[in-house]
Amino acid sequence: MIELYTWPTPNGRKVNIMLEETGLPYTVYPVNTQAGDQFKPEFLAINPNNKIPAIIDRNGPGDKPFALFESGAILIYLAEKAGKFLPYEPAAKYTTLQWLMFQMGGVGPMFGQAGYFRSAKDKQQGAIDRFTNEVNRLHKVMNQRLGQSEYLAGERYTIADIATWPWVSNPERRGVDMALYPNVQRWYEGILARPAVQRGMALLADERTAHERARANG
Ligand SMILES: N[C@@H](CCC(=O)N[C@@H](CS)C(=O)NCC(=O)O)C(=O)O
Repeated sequence: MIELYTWPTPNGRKVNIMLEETGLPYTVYPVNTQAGDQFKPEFLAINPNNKIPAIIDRNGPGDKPFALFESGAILIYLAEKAGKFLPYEPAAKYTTLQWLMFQMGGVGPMFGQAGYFRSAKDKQQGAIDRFTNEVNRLHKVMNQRLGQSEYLAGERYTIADIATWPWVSNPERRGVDMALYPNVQRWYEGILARPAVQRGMALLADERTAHERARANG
Protein backbone atom coordinates (compact mmCIF):
# COMPACT_ATOMS: atom_id res chain seq x y z
CA MET A 1 0.00 0.00 0.00
CA ILE A 2 1.28 3.45 -0.95
CA GLU A 3 0.57 6.53 1.16
CA LEU A 4 0.07 9.56 -1.07
CA TYR A 5 0.60 13.04 0.43
CA THR A 6 -0.91 15.47 -2.01
CA TRP A 7 -3.15 18.43 -2.83
CA PRO A 8 -4.86 19.22 -6.17
CA THR A 9 -2.15 21.36 -7.79
CA PRO A 10 -0.29 20.67 -11.05
CA ASN A 11 2.59 18.86 -9.30
CA GLY A 12 0.26 16.94 -7.02
CA ARG A 13 -1.99 15.89 -9.90
CA LYS A 14 0.92 14.21 -11.72
CA VAL A 15 1.15 11.57 -8.99
CA ASN A 16 -2.62 11.41 -8.41
CA ILE A 17 -3.02 10.56 -12.12
CA MET A 18 -0.08 8.12 -12.12
CA LEU A 19 -1.53 6.11 -9.23
CA GLU A 20 -4.91 5.95 -10.98
CA GLU A 21 -3.27 4.98 -14.28
CA THR A 22 -1.15 2.19 -12.77
CA GLY A 23 -3.86 0.82 -10.50
CA LEU A 24 -1.35 0.55 -7.61
CA PRO A 25 -3.29 0.56 -4.32
CA TYR A 26 -2.96 3.80 -2.35
CA THR A 27 -4.38 5.83 0.51
CA VAL A 28 -4.55 9.59 0.19
CA TYR A 29 -3.42 11.98 2.94
CA PRO A 30 -4.40 15.59 2.14
CA VAL A 31 -1.67 18.19 2.73
CA ASN A 32 -3.48 21.49 2.28
CA THR A 33 -0.70 23.72 0.95
CA GLN A 34 -3.15 26.65 0.89
CA ALA A 35 -3.49 26.30 4.68
CA GLY A 36 0.22 25.70 5.39
CA ASP A 37 0.03 21.95 6.17
CA GLN A 38 3.32 21.45 4.30
CA PHE A 39 5.14 23.14 7.20
CA LYS A 40 3.86 20.75 9.87
CA PRO A 41 6.65 18.69 11.46
CA GLU A 42 5.02 15.39 10.48
CA PHE A 43 5.07 16.37 6.79
CA LEU A 44 8.57 17.92 6.98
CA ALA A 45 9.75 14.53 8.24
CA ILE A 46 8.70 13.13 4.85
CA ASN A 47 9.74 16.11 2.70
CA PRO A 48 12.08 18.64 4.35
CA ASN A 49 11.55 20.83 1.24
CA ASN A 50 7.91 21.47 2.35
CA LYS A 51 6.28 20.67 -0.98
CA ILE A 52 3.76 18.15 -2.20
CA PRO A 53 3.66 15.54 -3.67
CA ALA A 54 5.36 12.90 -1.54
CA ILE A 55 4.75 9.21 -1.00
CA ILE A 56 5.61 6.50 1.48
CA ASP A 57 5.63 3.00 0.03
CA ARG A 58 5.05 0.67 2.97
CA ASN A 59 6.44 -2.15 0.79
CA GLY A 60 9.43 -0.30 -0.63
CA PRO A 61 12.83 -1.70 -1.65
CA GLY A 62 13.81 -4.63 0.58
CA ASP A 63 10.14 -4.77 1.63
CA LYS A 64 10.80 -1.82 3.96
CA PRO A 65 8.92 1.50 4.20
CA PHE A 66 10.38 3.97 1.71
CA ALA A 67 9.63 7.72 1.55
CA LEU A 68 10.10 9.76 -1.62
CA PHE A 69 9.52 13.38 -2.67
CA GLU A 70 10.01 15.25 -6.01
CA SER A 71 7.32 14.35 -8.51
CA GLY A 72 9.77 13.27 -11.25
CA ALA A 73 11.48 10.79 -8.92
CA ILE A 74 8.08 9.52 -7.73
CA LEU A 75 6.85 8.98 -11.30
CA ILE A 76 9.98 6.98 -12.20
CA TYR A 77 9.66 4.93 -9.01
CA LEU A 78 5.99 4.13 -9.58
CA ALA A 79 6.57 3.39 -13.29
CA GLU A 80 9.24 0.85 -12.41
CA LYS A 81 7.16 -0.61 -9.60
CA ALA A 82 4.14 -1.08 -11.86
CA GLY A 83 6.13 -1.88 -15.02
CA LYS A 84 4.10 0.78 -16.89
CA PHE A 85 4.61 4.11 -18.66
CA LEU A 86 8.45 3.98 -18.74
CA PRO A 87 9.60 1.84 -21.67
CA TYR A 88 12.26 -0.75 -21.01
CA GLU A 89 14.23 -0.45 -24.29
CA PRO A 90 17.11 2.02 -23.74
CA ALA A 91 16.34 4.48 -26.59
CA ALA A 92 12.65 4.73 -25.68
CA LYS A 93 13.46 4.85 -21.96
CA TYR A 94 15.95 7.73 -22.23
CA THR A 95 13.71 9.63 -24.65
CA THR A 96 10.97 9.38 -22.01
CA LEU A 97 13.36 10.58 -19.30
CA GLN A 98 14.51 13.42 -21.59
CA TRP A 99 10.93 14.75 -21.92
CA LEU A 100 10.31 14.15 -18.21
CA MET A 101 13.37 16.33 -17.41
CA PHE A 102 12.11 18.92 -19.92
CA GLN A 103 8.97 19.10 -17.78
CA MET A 104 10.80 19.17 -14.45
CA GLY A 105 13.43 21.73 -15.48
CA GLY A 106 11.41 23.83 -17.94
CA VAL A 107 7.64 23.50 -18.05
CA GLY A 108 7.03 23.24 -14.27
CA PRO A 109 9.23 26.10 -13.05
CA MET A 110 8.50 28.48 -15.95
CA PHE A 111 4.73 27.89 -16.02
CA GLY A 112 4.66 28.27 -12.23
CA GLN A 113 6.50 31.61 -12.34
CA ALA A 114 4.34 32.87 -15.21
CA GLY A 115 1.18 32.08 -13.24
CA TYR A 116 2.60 33.72 -10.12
CA PHE A 117 3.75 36.99 -11.71
CA ARG A 118 0.70 37.36 -13.97
CA SER A 119 -1.71 37.08 -11.03
CA ALA A 120 0.35 39.07 -8.49
CA LYS A 121 -1.18 42.34 -7.27
CA ASP A 122 2.16 44.08 -7.65
CA LYS A 123 2.59 43.96 -11.45
CA GLN A 124 6.23 43.53 -12.44
CA GLN A 125 6.12 43.81 -16.22
CA GLY A 126 9.69 42.58 -16.74
CA ALA A 127 8.96 39.32 -14.91
CA ILE A 128 5.56 38.91 -16.61
CA ASP A 129 7.14 39.31 -20.07
CA ARG A 130 10.06 37.02 -19.32
CA PHE A 131 7.97 34.10 -18.04
CA THR A 132 5.08 34.55 -20.49
CA ASN A 133 7.56 34.49 -23.39
CA GLU A 134 9.26 31.41 -21.99
CA VAL A 135 5.91 29.61 -21.53
CA ASN A 136 5.04 30.35 -25.16
CA ARG A 137 8.47 29.23 -26.35
CA LEU A 138 7.98 25.92 -24.46
CA HIS A 139 4.54 25.50 -26.06
CA LYS A 140 6.20 25.98 -29.45
CA VAL A 141 8.71 23.23 -28.67
CA MET A 142 5.92 20.88 -27.55
CA ASN A 143 3.76 21.78 -30.54
CA GLN A 144 6.58 20.90 -32.92
CA ARG A 145 7.28 17.63 -31.12
CA LEU A 146 3.60 16.66 -30.99
CA GLY A 147 3.37 17.34 -34.72
CA GLN A 148 5.89 14.50 -35.19
CA SER A 149 4.61 11.96 -32.67
CA GLU A 150 1.41 11.10 -30.85
CA TYR A 151 2.93 11.63 -27.38
CA LEU A 152 5.93 13.56 -26.05
CA ALA A 153 8.30 10.60 -25.94
CA GLY A 154 7.02 8.92 -29.11
CA GLU A 155 4.07 6.72 -29.94
CA ARG A 156 3.43 5.60 -26.36
CA TYR A 157 1.78 7.41 -23.45
CA THR A 158 4.45 7.70 -20.75
CA ILE A 159 5.36 9.44 -17.50
CA ALA A 160 6.60 12.38 -19.64
CA ASP A 161 2.97 13.00 -20.66
CA ILE A 162 1.67 12.38 -17.13
CA ALA A 163 4.16 14.95 -15.75
CA THR A 164 3.45 17.61 -18.37
CA TRP A 165 -0.29 17.33 -18.89
CA PRO A 166 -1.52 18.89 -15.59
CA TRP A 167 0.52 22.02 -16.35
CA VAL A 168 -1.10 22.58 -19.74
CA SER A 169 -4.61 23.20 -18.37
CA ASN A 170 -5.87 26.80 -17.87
CA PRO A 171 -3.57 28.24 -20.58
CA GLU A 172 -5.16 31.71 -20.33
CA ARG A 173 -3.67 32.10 -16.84
CA ARG A 174 -0.23 31.98 -18.41
CA GLY A 175 -0.90 34.16 -21.44
CA VAL A 176 -1.17 31.24 -23.87
CA ASP A 177 -3.52 31.24 -26.89
CA MET A 178 -4.01 27.51 -27.53
CA ALA A 179 -5.18 28.20 -31.09
CA LEU A 180 -1.49 28.80 -31.86
CA TYR A 181 -0.57 25.29 -30.67
CA PRO A 182 -3.03 22.85 -32.29
CA ASN A 183 -0.85 19.77 -31.74
CA VAL A 184 -0.64 20.52 -28.01
CA GLN A 185 -4.42 20.98 -27.96
CA ARG A 186 -4.96 17.61 -29.73
CA TRP A 187 -2.64 15.88 -27.24
CA TYR A 188 -4.29 17.66 -24.27
CA GLU A 189 -7.80 16.58 -25.29
CA GLY A 190 -6.75 12.97 -25.96
CA ILE A 191 -5.30 12.62 -22.47
CA LEU A 192 -8.22 14.44 -20.84
CA ALA A 193 -10.50 11.69 -22.19
CA ARG A 194 -8.69 8.99 -20.18
CA PRO A 195 -10.86 7.84 -17.22
CA ALA A 196 -7.80 7.48 -14.93
CA VAL A 197 -6.83 11.09 -15.66
CA GLN A 198 -10.33 12.25 -14.75
CA ARG A 199 -10.19 10.27 -11.50
CA GLY A 200 -6.76 11.71 -10.70
CA MET A 201 -8.00 15.23 -11.38
CA ALA A 202 -11.05 14.71 -9.13
CA LEU A 203 -8.92 13.62 -6.16
CA LEU A 204 -9.40 16.15 -3.29
CA ALA A 205 -10.96 18.64 -5.72
CA ASP A 206 -14.00 19.07 -3.43
CA GLU A 207 -11.75 19.65 -0.42
CA ARG A 208 -9.86 22.36 -2.31
CA THR A 209 -13.10 24.04 -3.44
CA ALA A 210 -14.45 23.94 0.12
CA HIS A 211 -11.23 25.50 1.43
CA GLU A 212 -11.33 28.30 -1.16
CA ARG A 213 -15.03 28.99 -0.52
CA ALA A 214 -14.47 29.21 3.23
CA ARG A 215 -11.55 31.59 2.70
CA ALA A 216 -13.56 33.79 0.32
CA ASN A 217 -16.37 34.02 2.89
CA GLY A 218 -13.90 35.28 5.48
N1 LIG B 1 9.92 20.12 -7.83
C1 LIG B 1 8.82 19.77 -6.97
C2 LIG B 1 7.87 20.94 -6.91
C3 LIG B 1 6.70 20.68 -5.98
C4 LIG B 1 5.89 21.94 -5.73
O1 LIG B 1 6.25 23.05 -6.16
N2 LIG B 1 4.79 21.77 -5.01
C5 LIG B 1 3.94 22.90 -4.66
C6 LIG B 1 2.51 22.65 -5.11
S1 LIG B 1 2.40 22.55 -6.89
C7 LIG B 1 3.94 23.07 -3.15
O2 LIG B 1 3.84 22.11 -2.42
N3 LIG B 1 4.05 24.31 -2.67
C8 LIG B 1 3.99 24.62 -1.28
C9 LIG B 1 5.14 25.48 -0.82
O3 LIG B 1 6.03 25.80 -1.62
O4 LIG B 1 5.16 25.86 0.36
C10 LIG B 1 8.12 18.51 -7.51
O5 LIG B 1 8.06 18.39 -8.74
O6 LIG B 1 7.67 17.68 -6.71
